[in-house]
Amino acid sequence: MTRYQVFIKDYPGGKAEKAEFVLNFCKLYPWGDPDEFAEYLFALFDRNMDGVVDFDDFIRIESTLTRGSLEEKFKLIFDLHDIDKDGFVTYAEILRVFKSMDKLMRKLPPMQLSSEMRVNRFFAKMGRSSYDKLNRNEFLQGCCNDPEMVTVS
Ligand SMILES: [Ca+2]
Ligand SMILES: [Ca+2]
Repeated sequence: MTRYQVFIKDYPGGKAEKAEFVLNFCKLYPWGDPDEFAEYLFALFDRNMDGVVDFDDFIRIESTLTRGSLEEKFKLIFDLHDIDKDGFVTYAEILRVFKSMDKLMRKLPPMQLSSEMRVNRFFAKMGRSSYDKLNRNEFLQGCCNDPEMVTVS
């Protein structure tokens, strides 16, 4: 199946409304509580913020994930965490995404460190305070300092 056929199979109308997108994503994690993470994911896909994910939105993320450079993939991780899309990630934003990921995996063995501990460690390793905003380069640098960030993201 081509990517288009895969997309059309899930979304016969050729575009995904938010509720539909979240519902489909939730089917992938029947053991967890994925609603919140699905919303962040929807915002990541819906680059032009028109409230629907169409095939262009879909393929842009899909091709970055499958064929993008490391830098492009990092950019996606940054965008995912930049919930209000202001070009910076804050402690609170990273924590919200981490917590939503923990809920995604709720019924799997719990992470050894809580979300708070992981975000604290991320900021501590960079020598930054939890009040600081990080731009994309700083965030990337932080991910390099703390590779576990990337694997959990
Ligand atoms: Ca869109
Ligand atoms: Ca932000």
